[in-house]
Amino acid sequence: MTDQAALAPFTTLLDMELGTLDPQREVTERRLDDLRGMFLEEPEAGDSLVYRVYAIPAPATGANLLCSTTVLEPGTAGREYYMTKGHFHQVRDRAEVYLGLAGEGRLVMATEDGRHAVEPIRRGTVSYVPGGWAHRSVNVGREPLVFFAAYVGDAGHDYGTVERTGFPVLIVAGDDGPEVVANPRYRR
Ligand code: PAN
Ligand code: ZN
Repeated sequence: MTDQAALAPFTTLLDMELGTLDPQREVTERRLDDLRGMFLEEPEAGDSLVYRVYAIPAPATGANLLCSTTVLEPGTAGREYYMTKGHFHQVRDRAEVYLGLAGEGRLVMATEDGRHAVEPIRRGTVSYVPGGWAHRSVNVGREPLVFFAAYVGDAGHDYGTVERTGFPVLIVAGDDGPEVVANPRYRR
């Protein structure tokens, strides 16, 4: 018998604008304090909410899909837009899909050998994050950025590598909107 046998089918109601789930289960909150050291310029205020992740729990096995919504607030720290911490999957080859629901964002991805990709996130975008690509989302708009994600259940999260290396590029507020610039602190 596997965990799979213990799971009965279930349905969750997703508010496509707000990203909230009913019934609400696990909620993870990240504040500016949790992102210390990740922005080029340290933000001043310590306690602003940056994002929430609403999860649909399932056993963390390779037979399951872990699903969640992320609601990323608008804002900037220095010239950088509010963003998620970003991570590789602990099991490197595990893939993920992001479905954009509301707001305007960017999905920044990078490989350990230094390649990068930047894709849009907005209502209707379906982004494929292949295994081996670290991923971070960035809110470049004025409203909350909302997206749904599903990934292989045994993927796990490696935050440490991104904390050490950063991403090769940053998304910053330019005169005419968001710009992709090289990250001066990036090191492989
Ligand atoms: C997403 C992220 C979520 C928050 O569900 O976990 O957007 O970002 P951080 O985990 O980088 O703080 C996902 O990619 N899960 O694998
Ligand atoms: Zn992920």
